[in-house]
Amino acid sequence: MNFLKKRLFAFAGAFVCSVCASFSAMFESKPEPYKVCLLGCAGVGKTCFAIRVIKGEFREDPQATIGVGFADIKMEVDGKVVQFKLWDTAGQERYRCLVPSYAKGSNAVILMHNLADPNSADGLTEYLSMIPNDCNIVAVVGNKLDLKSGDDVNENKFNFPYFEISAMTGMGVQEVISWVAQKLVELPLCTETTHEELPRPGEKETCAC
Ligand SMILES: Nc1nc2c(ncn2[C@@H]2O[C@H](COP(=O)(O)OP(=O)(O)O)[C@@H](O)[C@H]2O)c(=O)[nH]1
Ligand SMILES: [Mg+2]
Repeated sequence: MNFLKKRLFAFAGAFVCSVCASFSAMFESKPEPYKVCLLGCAGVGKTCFAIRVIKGEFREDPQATIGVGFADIKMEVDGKVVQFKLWDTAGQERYRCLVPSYAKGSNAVILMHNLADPNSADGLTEYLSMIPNDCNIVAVVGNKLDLKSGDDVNENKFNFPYFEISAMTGMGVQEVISWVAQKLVELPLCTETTHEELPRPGEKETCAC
């Protein structure tokens, strides 16, 4: 009987310790990485953009290869480390009602349209209301610059910084990500200072597919 009691106490002790350890890990003061969310109609190139940022390459048919959930990105801006999760829909944009919950909690939003489609930017209007109220970092990105003819003029219809990029060639992609990282680093409670060598986006992937 005594033997059983001892075993029971030992087991209970081990259980309590492991619960305490999990709780202390949960509440460690590790800063939460920021959330950066890609919004835009299906087919504008959000997944290709995410893959270009994460892997530094172009996948012509990304849906068949990866359904990106989010990827951790770590960059250095002005001697400070900024970490964020880049969120891409895995096709949820086809069901608009799912998008607001996907965009919830975003610290930055990239609104993407297709430069090769003259009406594509109009499709962004419905996404404006899905940007969280406290999210002040918003960029409008026209993708597929490689398909844009020289005569096309795409005016920025929205009152946000505007970039034209090609996920296919990579043109302008780094500028968008650097702008976002710069804005995140300016947010209060951002990051620690470091001088360590950081992997550049595209060199390291931690993708939660
Ligand atoms: N020419 C060109 N095609 C692109 C570019 N980005 C994406 N695409 C193509 O556009 C289609 C839709 O891309 P995808 O990333 O799946 O769009 P999403 O639905 O917004 O995620 C795919 O066939 C891609 O190959 C680009 O910069 N240039
Ligand atoms: Mg996609």
